[in-house]
Amino acid sequence: MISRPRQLTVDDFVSGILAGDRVLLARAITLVESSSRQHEADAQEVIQRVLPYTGRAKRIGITGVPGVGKSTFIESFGCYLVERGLKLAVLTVDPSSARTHGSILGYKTRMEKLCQLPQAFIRPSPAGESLGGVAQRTRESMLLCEAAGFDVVLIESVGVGQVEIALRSMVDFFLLLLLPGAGDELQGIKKGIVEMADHVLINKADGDNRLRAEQARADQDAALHYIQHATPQWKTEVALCAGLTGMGVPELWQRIEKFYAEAGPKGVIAARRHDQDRQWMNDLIHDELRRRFHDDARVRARLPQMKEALARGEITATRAAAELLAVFDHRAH
Ligand SMILES: Nc1nc2c(ncn2[C@@H]2O[C@H](COP(=O)(O)OP(=O)(O)O)[C@@H](O)[C@H]2O)c(=O)[nH]1
Ligand SMILES: [Mg+2]
Repeated sequence: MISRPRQLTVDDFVSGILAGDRVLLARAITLVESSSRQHEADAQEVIQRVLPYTGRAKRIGITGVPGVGKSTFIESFGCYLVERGLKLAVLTVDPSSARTHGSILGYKTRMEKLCQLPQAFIRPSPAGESLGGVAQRTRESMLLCEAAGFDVVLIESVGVGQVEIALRSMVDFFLLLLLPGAGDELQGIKKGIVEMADHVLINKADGDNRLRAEQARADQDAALHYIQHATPQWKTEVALCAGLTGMGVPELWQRIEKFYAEAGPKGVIAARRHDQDRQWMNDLIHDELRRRFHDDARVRARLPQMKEALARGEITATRAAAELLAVFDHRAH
């Protein structure tokens, strides 16, 4: 008789994660990603129980447009960290991956060595429709990775506006990769992204690109003079690197260690994490309130009327909103 694998309990997950068992960690992340109510409840229980063992990892975010070389860079950087005896988890925030499966393909081909190292744990972005949902799962997965003893959690995003903001809100140190010789517009760099970065790397600065990379570095350096840096008491710098050759990787790690050594004791990182947690809680409340409002039968019944009145200029937006909120407020009466 073939015996089916035993259903894992919350206890199994908790003890497995705390023992650094990667198989159980992976299955716990699957639980976090599940949309079943029971899985959700179990996942929350697991996270709550491992919470005292979280928070010890360096939380690093990496962003840049597709093609800038993120995956190649992570392969280099990850192998470097493992050589130094560190354990690394790589996660992504990529709401688009549900459609394209792009990130999964990228991992297999560009992170070949890293994928095989037992000290590295690589998990592509969960599928999900909303950025909020995907971001929440990534955050929770990060906590599980920390409890499993990873020293560094590296979270990658694809470079499109809102995703970067979500990523910035879950990491300590935010790294921006840029291409040499392409204008800011070409790189899809929106105003404000450089302002979020704790470090900027001009990537692919190898070979023929070297001179253009030097120029790009000087340009970005100049631009940084005019903006407020992302972290209080930390100077965002611009450096050259090449993920393909590993150039600039040790220097980046030094920079990150310096960040933790300097910003850590000043309480800057702890304050940032507290702000992030508070923001996260607020976001969850707002999302849920919005959902309840729009799901409410009375609100739904009244909404078309209000929209029409608004379109005919019979009512102000303020009045319409107030009326709908009143309908929502009195739903239980
Ligand atoms: N010359 C050069 N090419 C690179 C470097 N890093 C990545 N590439 C190439 O750029 C392309 C995109 O790289 P990839 O890591 O997939 O970028 P991602 O989309 O940001 O993850 C691939 O063809 C890589 O071989 C680098 O440091 N130097
Ligand atoms: Mg990639």
